[in-house]
Amino acid sequence: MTRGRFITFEGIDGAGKSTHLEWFAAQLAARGVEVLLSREPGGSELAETLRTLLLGAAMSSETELLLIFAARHDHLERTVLPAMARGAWVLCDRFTDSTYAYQGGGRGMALERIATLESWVHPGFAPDRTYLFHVDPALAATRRSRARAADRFEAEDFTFFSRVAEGYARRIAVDPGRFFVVDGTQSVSEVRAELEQDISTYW
Ligand code: Z5A
Repeated sequence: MTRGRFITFEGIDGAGKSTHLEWFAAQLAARGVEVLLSREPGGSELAETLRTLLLGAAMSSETELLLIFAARHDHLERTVLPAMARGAWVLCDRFTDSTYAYQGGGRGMALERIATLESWVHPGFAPDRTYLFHVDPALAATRRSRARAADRFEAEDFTFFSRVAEGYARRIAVDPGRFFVVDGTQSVSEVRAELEQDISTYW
């Protein structure tokens, strides 16, 4: 079976990753690759419904974690894996690294519990490469406040996002070869130059 690639964009909210997603997809498409742009939570009809709940409805951390993996299961089953099976490359805004960073780091949930759900929902499946946009949580907060009204995650405070950033740092330590860390404090064009360089050397 031809297998496409699975590429993820990660970072604390306000790090700037979404600004580059469509542009990045276009760079890959220009190389003749079929690219599917997706996101988590979301990316399938059911998962998008769960996303609305996750971003807006009050719930415990346990319920949040279970809903995230339920959404992920549906997204993988209906969108990601069928696309990859036909050879498409899936470019996804957030995936399981977000769960380790936000639910593990931010919410303080046990990492073993997340690992158990991960090994149930997608055993042996991980992104081929992850672009992690790194900015100081203080700069990210300034960008967020300029952008729009806060959802349930964006309304969290500076210490929450500092813990999320630490959660990402732990993910890099576990699997350094998978990550390309982007300095998100640079200008949009500088970030794109860095990404372009990586696309031409890595892919
Ligand atoms: N979540 C979770 O908890 N657990 C999980 O497992 C998963 C997700 C999968 C989804 O929110 C939320 O779900 C997320 C974590 C949680 N929430 N948080 N926080 P989302 O999808 O709505 O939002 P987001 O993923 O956090 O991304 P975003 O809002 O699209 O933000 P961003 O990608 O980090 O940044 P941006 O939109 O590209 O840029 C933010 C602003 O900065 C914007 O005004 C830009 O114009 C500006 N910007 C961007 N780059 C630059 C540069 N280089 N210079 C200056 N200004 C810039």
